[in-house]
Amino acid sequence: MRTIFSPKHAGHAGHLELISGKLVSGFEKPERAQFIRARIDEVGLGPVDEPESHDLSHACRVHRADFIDFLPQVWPMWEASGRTMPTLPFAFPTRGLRGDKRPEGIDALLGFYAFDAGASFVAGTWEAVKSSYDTALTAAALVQDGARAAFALCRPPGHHAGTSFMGGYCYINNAAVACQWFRDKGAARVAVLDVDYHHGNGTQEIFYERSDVAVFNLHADPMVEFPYFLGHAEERGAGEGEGFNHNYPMPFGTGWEAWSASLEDACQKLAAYRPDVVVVSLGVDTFEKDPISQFKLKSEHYPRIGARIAALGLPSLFVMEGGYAVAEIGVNAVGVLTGFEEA
Ligand code: 6XA
Ligand code: ZN
Repeated sequence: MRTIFSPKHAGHAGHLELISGKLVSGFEKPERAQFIRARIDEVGLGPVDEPESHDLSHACRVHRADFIDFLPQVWPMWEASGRTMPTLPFAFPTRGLRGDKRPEGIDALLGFYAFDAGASFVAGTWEAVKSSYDTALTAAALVQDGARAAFALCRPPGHHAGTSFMGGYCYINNAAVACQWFRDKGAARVAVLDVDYHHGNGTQEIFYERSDVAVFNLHADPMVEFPYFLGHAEERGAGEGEGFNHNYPMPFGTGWEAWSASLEDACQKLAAYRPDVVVVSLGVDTFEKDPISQFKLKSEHYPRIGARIAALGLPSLFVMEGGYAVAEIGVNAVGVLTGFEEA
């Protein structure tokens, strides 16, 4: 399996996040991608190439253009306002406030285009976000051109980014962009299988009213886990999309037995949908030693996830999302891919 990976991800470093009442350096750090990259060579997964540059028109197929236009402006506007520390939004247009009137100042805009304080910018963030987007599209093209599978080693991740919001370490929804790109290239139906520990709220929001992209999301119960508010089992899609959104919320402490039962159900429904391609939002923060998560999967389980996905018999694009147990992230993420290859 070929991997697409950009060294430009490394410029997105030193950003901050709020956790347990403290401002700390981000769990979503460059070492994550570096450990995965190293593991690819260790196991001989296959060649690793840099992405080709794509214009942002593909992003605007799933995101609002004003949101995409804003992302490269963030750092210049922040610097022009006299600040050089990482950005952090702090005021959001929540229920009862106006989310339709675009404000002007950078602090207001950061909140306007975010659902949380978890998408911080430093000087190199936009370049990393763009390279992550390019990575997803370049890997998608490999699958479009006939590869059985490809791995987009994206960083930063994407599944929390919605039509016009960032958050949860995510800026552009790489997996959603790839789904739309497959559709635009002629796929009749595309399925997203999101196995990250957190609900892919952005992906759900983007495709909620569509039947041409079915979304399957396995995650921790949003009643008690980030990103909260969305990701409940009764959210099944709306309008045209009714019945095409599938959520599998699971309690803290969920281990392989219950988790793999959800995966099995999702895979059966996904197969019945008969997509032309499956886009896997590959998070490995379901791991028992993940520092910010509460599931109990072990390293030996990740190849089994890959094998189950392989059994779908579909062209498959793997798009990297979360996973913060840095020492094991390579073994776990690449474990899914070798499990797929060997199945
Ligand atoms: C809350 C934790 C953000 C988790 C982001 C993630 N600050 N999403 O891994 O999949
Ligand atoms: Zn996650």
